[in-house]
Amino acid sequence: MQKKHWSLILAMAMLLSLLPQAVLAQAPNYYTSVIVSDVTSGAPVVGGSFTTDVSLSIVNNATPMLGVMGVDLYLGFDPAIVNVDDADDNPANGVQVNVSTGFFGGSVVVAKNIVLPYGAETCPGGGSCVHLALSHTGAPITNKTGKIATITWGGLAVGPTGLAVLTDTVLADVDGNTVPINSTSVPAISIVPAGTITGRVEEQGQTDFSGVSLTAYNTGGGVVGTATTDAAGNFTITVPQGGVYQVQAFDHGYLKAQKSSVYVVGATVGIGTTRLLGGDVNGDNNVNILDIVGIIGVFGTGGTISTDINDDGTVNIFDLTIAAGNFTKVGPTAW
Ligand SMILES: [Ca+2]
Ligand SMILES: [Ca+2]
Ligand SMILES: [Ca+2]
Repeated sequence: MQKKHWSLILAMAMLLSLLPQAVLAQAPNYYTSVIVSDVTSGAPVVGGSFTTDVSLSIVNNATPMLGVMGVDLYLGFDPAIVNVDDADDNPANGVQVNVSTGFFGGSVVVAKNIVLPYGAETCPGGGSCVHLALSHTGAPITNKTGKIATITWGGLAVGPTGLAVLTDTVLADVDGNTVPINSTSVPAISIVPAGTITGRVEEQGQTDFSGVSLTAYNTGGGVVGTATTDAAGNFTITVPQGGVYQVQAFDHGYLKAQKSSVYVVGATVGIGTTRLLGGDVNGDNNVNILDIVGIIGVFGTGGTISTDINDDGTVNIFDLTIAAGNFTKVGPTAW
């Protein structure tokens, strides 16, 4: 009885030790993915636009290595919720996306770049999709992750975008065979109502406050909205409603200003006025001797957008006194 028990444990232990090897032996020597990124810029809001990237990835763990020579991609979406911004701005040839050379390189060959349905061509299973067929004339790609396209979407209505890599999507090798796709990754992006952040920026030493860049970041540090000021310094940034954002104001030659924890709970949130302090010539958010030296070095000339702090066309005593007055100050300054 006792002997039988031990032999059973021994047999199980041997089986367990063999298991990982058996799994490894059955695993393919490569791994391929089709990846749609989350929002890379802009905001997924009604009336707004945002971008996503489409990437391919292949990793080979052993030789002979499998190489990708082409892709035939169908990326589905809900046309009631989003549309695709035409990359070539030419309505006569339908709607295109921006093809990227990140994965296939400069020798990429575009066989198909069209949003369906268009003409006689429809999406597999009906509905709407981006159809992208790409190859390239270089060597088969065996170990790489890179972009094949950037898509700019417009938000039409509130709801899930329905982004999905449709099953007809294939990768192909140099012999014209299918390369299996091991995984697809698509974010669940939903269009939400638009919210706005309004405010005003003044600039030390100036009376025309136009051209200040505003950027709203989400809690993950992603850019969700941008704007520039008008002559009075006013701006409006469009962001997704219901989020918490950080807003930064920037202009060349000035320290940044920042407003944190802007909670856009309603349609519009006003964050008031801030005043940018001048003198940061080298843009490191720090007014120090390097900035002073930078101004002195071009004193009496037209300078640059960074050395001509007050944007009056000349680097003179006024630019120098602004910088000297802010000596040792650092940004971002509080809003
Ligand atoms: Ca077009
Ligand atoms: Ca500086
Ligand atoms: Ca000046």
